[in-house]
Amino acid sequence: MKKAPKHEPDEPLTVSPPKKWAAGVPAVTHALEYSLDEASLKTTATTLLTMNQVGGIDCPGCAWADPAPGHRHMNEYCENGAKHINDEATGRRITREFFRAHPVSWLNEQSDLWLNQQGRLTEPMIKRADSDYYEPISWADALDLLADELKALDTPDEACFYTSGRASNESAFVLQLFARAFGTNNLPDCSNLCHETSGFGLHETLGTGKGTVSLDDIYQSDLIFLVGQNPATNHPRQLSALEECKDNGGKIISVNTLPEAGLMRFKNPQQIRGVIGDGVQISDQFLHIRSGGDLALFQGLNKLLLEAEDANPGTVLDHDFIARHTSGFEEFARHARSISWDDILTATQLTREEIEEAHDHVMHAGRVIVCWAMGVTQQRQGVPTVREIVNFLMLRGNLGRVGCGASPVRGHSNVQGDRTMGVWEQMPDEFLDALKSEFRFDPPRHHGYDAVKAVKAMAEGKVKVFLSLAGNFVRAAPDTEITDAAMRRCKVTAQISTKLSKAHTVTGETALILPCLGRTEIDIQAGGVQFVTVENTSSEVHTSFGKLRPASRLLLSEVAILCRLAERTLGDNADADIPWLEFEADYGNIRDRVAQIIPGFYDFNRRVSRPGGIKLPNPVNEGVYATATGKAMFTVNDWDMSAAPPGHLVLQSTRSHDQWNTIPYTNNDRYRGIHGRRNIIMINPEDMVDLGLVRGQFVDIVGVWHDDVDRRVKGFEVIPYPTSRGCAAAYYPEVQPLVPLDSVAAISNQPTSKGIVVRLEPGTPPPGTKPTHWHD
Ligand SMILES: Nc1nc2c(c(=O)[nH]1)N[C@H]1C(S)=C(S)[C@@H](COP(=O)(O)OP(=O)(O)OC[C@H]3O[C@@H](n4cnc5c(=O)[nH]c(N)nc54)[C@H](O)[C@@H]3O)O[C@H]1N2
Ligand SMILES: Nc1nc2c(c(=O)[nH]1)N[C@H]1C(S)=C(S)[C@@H](COP(=O)(O)OP(=O)(O)OC[C@H]3O[C@@H](n4cnc5c(=O)[nH]c(N)nc54)[C@H](O)[C@@H]3O)O[C@H]1N2
Ligand code: SF4
Ligand SMILES: [Mo]
Repeated sequence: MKKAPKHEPDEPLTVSPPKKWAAGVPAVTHALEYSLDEASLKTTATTLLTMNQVGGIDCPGCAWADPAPGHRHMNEYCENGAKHINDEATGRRITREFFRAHPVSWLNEQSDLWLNQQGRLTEPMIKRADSDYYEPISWADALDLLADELKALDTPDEACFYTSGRASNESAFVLQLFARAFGTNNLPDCSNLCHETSGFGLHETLGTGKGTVSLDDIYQSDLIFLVGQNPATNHPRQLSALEECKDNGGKIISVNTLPEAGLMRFKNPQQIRGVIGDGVQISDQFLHIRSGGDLALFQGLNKLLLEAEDANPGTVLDHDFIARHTSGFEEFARHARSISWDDILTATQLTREEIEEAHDHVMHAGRVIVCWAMGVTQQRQGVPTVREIVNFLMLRGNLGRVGCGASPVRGHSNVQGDRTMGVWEQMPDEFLDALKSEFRFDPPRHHGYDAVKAVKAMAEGKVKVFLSLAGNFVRAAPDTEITDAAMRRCKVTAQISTKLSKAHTVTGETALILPCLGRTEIDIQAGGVQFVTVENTSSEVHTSFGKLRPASRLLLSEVAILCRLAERTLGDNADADIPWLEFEADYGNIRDRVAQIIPGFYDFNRRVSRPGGIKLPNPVNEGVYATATGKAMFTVNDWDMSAAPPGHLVLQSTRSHDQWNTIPYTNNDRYRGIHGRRNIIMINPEDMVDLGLVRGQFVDIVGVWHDDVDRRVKGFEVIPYPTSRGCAAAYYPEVQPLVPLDSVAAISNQPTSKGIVVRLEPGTPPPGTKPTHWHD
């Protein structure tokens, strides 16, 4: 079925009070409305009924884990998962006529939403150096051109290979192998912008960059902290798991700058009380924290635990765990005791009573989990915050036991797997040695560019060829003007993608669109029907089988595109012994090699085909800590709370309910009560008074940084919203131009997309803006 392209609705903005509960029947209705608008009834039925089932399609949404086989519902998906999958399974198509009608410069002026709505890409296209139009090109010519450009580079480091976390394990493994056999570690990925901070904080202290928590742990925990996370929108099935935890007597403390709907109540559409009742109260305590205050909060909790231990020695801390498994306790404890309450209260904007109440919950909980996401990682002090969370967990031995642990909740469905497969610009020597012995080539050892360094290198003209495996780098990376200009300096940019985005309109001199199969589609190669594998946030690796007829006969799989490119680029290189064409013919051949190289993947093909797949070992749960001291490490974490100057706000860029990362599906954000437009800024009403703002006023948001670049987005409408004092919120990627490239988290080099210092200047509404409807 071919549907006519939708047009962006020209709606007025409607603002209602934020919702106090998430999901329930409206969620199901919205999911179906969106799905049926995009795809046919038959397609929708196929995608939804096989989604997250054994032998079915893995949801291309977030990385939340599936219940064990046998414990899954018939509808094992959430409202947003249904939208994500049908956004790919859409009946709309982009043809060569579309590109003939629209110059690239015109396409670039269209919104992210409009570009995505045009449908699936259907054939390879090229924009030549002297042209403003994409035109068709054969696969052979496109890949020859790209291979020739790569071979012509002065050094392999003039190429850069970006990966986004929807890529399968198989395509990610092939991509990194190709990059390294070609001679570079320039493998920036969306993790650099996402959970890089968690990886660094956990690796240093626990010796693994991954979380330690399974779905069963969530069910069995006594107390779960949700820090800087909006599960109702971004990991909706987490709410079902939290509901089960609560049914088992568990408690939940949410820590957020916004009182998100899903943190309050949840009406589970799979439960009768969620359909006709009030649902379940999620948070037992809500800590309305100041932006960036989480480090101070956990230091406050740690200080209270130490004091409680002093008052009743031997009853609070897990001395046995601390003695057997950790190092650095004394120094940590000395420092924690020395921190002043005044500083903690200023940094968190919480009261001492609130922190003491949270401490009481901790004291009553034998098993504690801390979950976190972008509210923690996209902050300058993200790495110390993660380390302090580890300190907190270790004090009462909340690691390596059932119902306990650290859970950086991953975003993209296979972002964790892509890292496991070696997509990282600084993979350790053991991995590179294993590649060397398996494939008989010498992988480069010097580190490559991460996302921020890649932009800088492109801006300096050091990168000539940029290849992207999924994703939308120009909208995901910070400092849009600088990133766009950097991308435009490349000689060739090539995108392996399913759907149109700015990634195809902000290009190098020559640009290639290499359209690929999505996860929903049947993938047939010389060796028969293929499946791919993915890893969820709980380190479980399982299969995903495409079920739908491909959107076009001209699509190739990601693996096929990469293998053919590699064969063309490296085929005559006698050093490496890599059977690219065998990999393409049967992905089982890739998995056999992964089994030889990556720990935990032995007998990969057989084990992953069992229902439920493979659970990768987590050393922390075995009591093994591969750190500098061979033990879990307590750390001392100082903070410097450089507040925004008077008259300024700290702005976070956040996701609406109806978007997937850089791509809005609609202009609505149902739970926050915002419908029809995205150029809004949410500000605390008291801050509005202090700044002399009134609701509905239009402002320009101006980024403040230590350089003289004018970072500004124009015509944003002021919405009073119960965000923490001094902390405003607006949507990603619209405010991406305000995030300075140099504003990064210490150690992880991750952009601080949640801690942007801004001031507001009077602005005007964009032309054609209709008056706003306010429902109080
Ligand atoms: N529907 C949907 N699902 C998604 C995505 C999507 O775009 N749409 N994206 C996926 C990806 S890649 C990711 S990484 C995840 C992201 O999942 P989240 O991390 O939940 O995403 P954000 O919208 O960035 O929200 C961050 C939350 O942190 C809060 N916050 C901001 N600053 C602070 C702070 O300083 N302290 C505290 N305690 N809280 C703070 C915000 O108010 C918000 O609730 O979601 C994944 N799932
Ligand atoms: N200011 C600000 N910036 C941020 C964030 C933020 O919160 N604030 N969040 C950051 C985070 S957490 C992340 S993860 C990044 C996300 O950054 P990316 O992962 O780069 O961006 P996405 O929007 O997920 O990419 C969407 C595109 O991927 C392509 N695609 C979708 N499915 C497939 C597939 O199966 N195969 C292929 N080959 N292509 C596919 C489609 O063409 C689609 O347009 O952005 C980061 N940037
Ligand atoms: S919670 Fe995440 S993985 Fe599960 S259905 Fe929803 S979007 Fe998909
Ligand atoms: Mo992410």
